[in-house]
Amino acid sequence: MNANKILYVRLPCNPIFPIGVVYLADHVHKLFPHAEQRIFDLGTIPPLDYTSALDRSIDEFQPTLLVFSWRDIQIYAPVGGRGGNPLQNAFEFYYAKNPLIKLRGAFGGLRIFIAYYVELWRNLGLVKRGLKRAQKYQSQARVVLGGGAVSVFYEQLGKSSPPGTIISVGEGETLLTKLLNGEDFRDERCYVVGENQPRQRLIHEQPTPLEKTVCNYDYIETIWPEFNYYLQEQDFYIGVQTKRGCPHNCCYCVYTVVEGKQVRINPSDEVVAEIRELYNRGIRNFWFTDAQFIPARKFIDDAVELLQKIVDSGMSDIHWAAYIRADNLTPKLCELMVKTGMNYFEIGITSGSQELVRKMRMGYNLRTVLQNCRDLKSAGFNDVVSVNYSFNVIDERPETIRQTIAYHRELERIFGADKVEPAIFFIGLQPHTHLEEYAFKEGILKPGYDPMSLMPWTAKKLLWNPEPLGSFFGEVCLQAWRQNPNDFGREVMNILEVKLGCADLEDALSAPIEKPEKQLAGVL
Ligand code: B12
Ligand code: SF4
Repeated sequence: MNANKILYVRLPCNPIFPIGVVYLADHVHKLFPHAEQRIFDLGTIPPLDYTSALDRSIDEFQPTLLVFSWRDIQIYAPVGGRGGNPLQNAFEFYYAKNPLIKLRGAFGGLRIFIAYYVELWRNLGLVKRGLKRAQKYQSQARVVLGGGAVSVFYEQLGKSSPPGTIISVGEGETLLTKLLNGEDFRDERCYVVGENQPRQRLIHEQPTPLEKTVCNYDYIETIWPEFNYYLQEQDFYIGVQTKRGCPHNCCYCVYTVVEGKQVRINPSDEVVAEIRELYNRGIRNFWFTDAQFIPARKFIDDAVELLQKIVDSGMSDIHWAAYIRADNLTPKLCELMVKTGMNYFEIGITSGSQELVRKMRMGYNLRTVLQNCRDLKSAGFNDVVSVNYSFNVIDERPETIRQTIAYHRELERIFGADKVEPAIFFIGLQPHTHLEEYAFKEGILKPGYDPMSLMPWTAKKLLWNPEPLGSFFGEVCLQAWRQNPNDFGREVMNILEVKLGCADLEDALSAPIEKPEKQLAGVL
């Protein structure tokens, strides 16, 4: 058997640092220092050159193992996507009363629909092409397919991947270790196309714990000719992972399933050393790619330890961003966050109504979030906070919308209206979530539906905005795009306030006892 030659191919993606493949290559190098490796990132290649660049890379390297990493597939977001603004197009098509706008939505939607399927087929085509070409040089060459998109859609992607492809869910370090050791790997979170079906609840299996050590960027540089691409632009936020896992159960979220409920903290010295490696290469912006930077109160001390070590390291001109559960802050932590240069964070409170927050199983107290935000402001935080709202997830009513407005206005009073950006998401329903169970129970979706389908009748359900309020939100969003497309989120909040008014903050913060028939918890 030939020596291992591993080619990591990051499939096309908006330029975002491919931290997943970097960590995999680093891990493999530490265990198998003699394995030859190469990283090839299609995120840095113009679309017309994808196939020729892939061919060239395979011809030169002649890999025995192709590690394809696929980051994202889903496209609904309140931002310009790859083919325009998918949310706007969908809403124009579904909700516009004016036939011309509806038609525009239909055309825009069609464009996105085509782009979406072209992208799917193209990526799967690249996997097939890569394998075939590699087998010209190494007849035993194999493909492993993993990454964020594969973790979410592993059941569907297997149907169109070449036989023999190993489809992997979640982190890939132990799978690759077993594969390279020639051990049986089938007990890892994976299955082999054409050999076996994914096990029931495969995604719910816990990942194998792993001690993360500092990523050796001196080595990464030697196997990744385009590494510099990400160092040139000053506004890139380079990923650094400080932990894995999230213990919560938020009804719409699959992160907690993909990464597992057990939180595994990367040793702070290793994290700081990794930041240092990048810092020495000129990087000043970092994204802590954890599902949540502070997943629960018991991890506050770990966050404090890490940030204190960053302060002690003297890297005083860095900035960082992360997803933050703002219920888990203390004044000390706030002070350190500001001191270490946190200049952007996202809080996914989803709703400003405590009642709905509880019904969505999000497990936090909105009053505590407000108090912690005040502490953060007092500590000197003066940058942007993005607040993610997803209306109409479950049991939304005019009264709960008014509460969300009240909550949002209070956040504006704390940070300044110009500093609080409301990001209006509609939950793209994802498989393996409690919300999916709820959709089955309510008869909105039937088991066996295709979560990757963009057919208008399925997409309308997956783009979670059910009636009776669905059309109302549809019209509000359309009005916001018409009136102020460049400040969509704020405009939505203003329109909702004009239409429905604003509750007393106290109402938003107190949750009455839930009616059992409406509790999401009741479905499981
Ligand atoms: C942090 C994050 C972000 C940050 C990234 C910041 C940054 N500069 O890096 C921000 C907020 C910018 C972001 C944006 C988006 N994100 Co995001 N993001 C995440 C998150 C939470 C972590 C990703 C990460 O870097 N993890 C750390 C690294 C080390 O892990 P990794 O890359 O997943 O790699 C590991 C494994 O996947 C595996 N692996 C990877 N490749 C391979 C290959 C093989 C063969 C094997 C075996 C294993 C393997 O091993 C790696 C090491 O353990 C994930 C959810 C999650 N918890 O995983 C979503 C996630 C990746 N994002 C997702 C999406 C959709 C997006 C957006 C497109 C959202 C939108 N509609 O705008 C954007 C666009 C990004 C872009 N390309 O432009 C989806 C992708 C799947 C999907 N639904 O399509 C995810 C999975 C969330 C979800 N469940 O929906 N995101
Ligand atoms: S806290 Fe965040 S990452 Fe964890 S389950 Fe909830 S939404 Fe998902």
